[in-house]
Amino acid sequence: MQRDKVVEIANDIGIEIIGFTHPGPFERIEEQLKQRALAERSTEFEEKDLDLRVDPRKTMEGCNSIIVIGISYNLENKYKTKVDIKGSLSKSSWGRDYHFVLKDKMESLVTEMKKSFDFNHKLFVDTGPLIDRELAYRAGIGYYGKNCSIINSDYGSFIFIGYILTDLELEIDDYQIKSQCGDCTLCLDACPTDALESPGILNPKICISYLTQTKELISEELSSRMGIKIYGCDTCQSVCPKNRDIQLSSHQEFNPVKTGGVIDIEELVLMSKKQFKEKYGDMAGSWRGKTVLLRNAVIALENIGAQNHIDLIETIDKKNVKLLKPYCSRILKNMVE
Ligand code: B12
Ligand code: SF4
Ligand code: SF4
Repeated sequence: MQRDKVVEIANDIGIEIIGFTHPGPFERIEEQLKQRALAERSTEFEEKDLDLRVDPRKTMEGCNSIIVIGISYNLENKYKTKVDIKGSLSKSSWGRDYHFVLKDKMESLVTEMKKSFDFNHKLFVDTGPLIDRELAYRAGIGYYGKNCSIINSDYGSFIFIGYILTDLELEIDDYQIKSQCGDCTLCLDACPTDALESPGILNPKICISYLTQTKELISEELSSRMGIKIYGCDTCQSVCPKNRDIQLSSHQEFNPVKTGGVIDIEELVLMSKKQFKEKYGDMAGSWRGKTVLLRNAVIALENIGAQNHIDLIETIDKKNVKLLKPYCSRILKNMVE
């Protein structure tokens, strides 16, 4: 059977989680997406055309099935480094940029498959038009946790999702796994900004992951809750019991070899664009550029006690960058008062 062959090839090339779904529209969440857009809760990182988001055949006309993959990035940090003034990176930005890792895996899968079958395809990770989590849910890869993440029974929620639209008629997994959260509310209780308003309902605009990526102005009320997070936020997954006693990732490329999982704030402030590219160029969290990370570093310095780092804040202020000015000015003004 074609499908079994695909699973066999995928496992051989290190894709541990795989499922198959049909190309029908996401009727279940169409209305939800519309309401979200009306409430101005869509982020600047999403496809704006809602029709495109909910209908796979608008992306690939002849699509007959969708292969969905999951790759765990849950590694223990064996590269912890001692840094004087540190900011934190979410696990999703520890090693090599996952967009490349998953694309490489899916391209290898397609190359191998093409030795056995003739077909057309389109593949995506994260930046595609469709809703990756809904595809994963529909393909039986995992269930929605109350923290919105897709949780796989063997690997937990620290998994990235990718998908291949194809005109092959592969047998699909027409089942969805029911939520296994039960009475647990640990993620909702732990969220620093209360972005998780209720089970599975997130206000993305106040999620720290969003705040570390947006170029919009962040209020003092929100920035004071960002702690030392320089890119992403893992809180609602770190507290999750479904991420305990599970299989860890075998993908060593997600190890934080270069960074140790942290940002050296002093180094970040002083490094040139070229040095930044050399050190952080292939990490997922650098996609918004150095200035956004520097803005988050200013916020981190404020949260750990600006009075001890006034020289660094003044150095950043002197760079005269529009995105950084409001934060530096606020801190320096508060210091004088
Ligand atoms: C925009 C975006 C964000 C935004 C908004 C997130 C969000 N929840 O919408 C921000 C910047 C905040 C963000 C943060 C993160 N993201 Co993001 N993000 C995306 C992106 C590009 C689009 C997501 C989207 O369309 N959201 C809009 C709607 C559809 O989501 P929603 O409002 O939450 O609605 C859902 C729920 O209501 C749910 N639902 C429906 N019925 C039910 C029923 C029950 C019982 C429950 C519980 C839920 C539920 O279904 C809806 C549809 O999925 C996707 C990639 C992609 N193209 O899909 C990655 C993606 C979702 N992100 C991902 C990751 C890893 C993260 C972070 C963990 C990164 C980090 N460490 O900082 C955090 C997690 C935050 C969180 N708790 O969700 C992964 C998720 C992998 C996984 N295992 O689930 C994705 C799939 C990227 C990828 N390809 O791997 N992200
Ligand atoms: S990623 Fe952080 S801020 Fe966003 S919902 Fe989870 S805990 Fe809350
Ligand atoms: S912390 Fe609890 S409620 Fe939240 S996703 Fe994990 S199991 Fe579900």
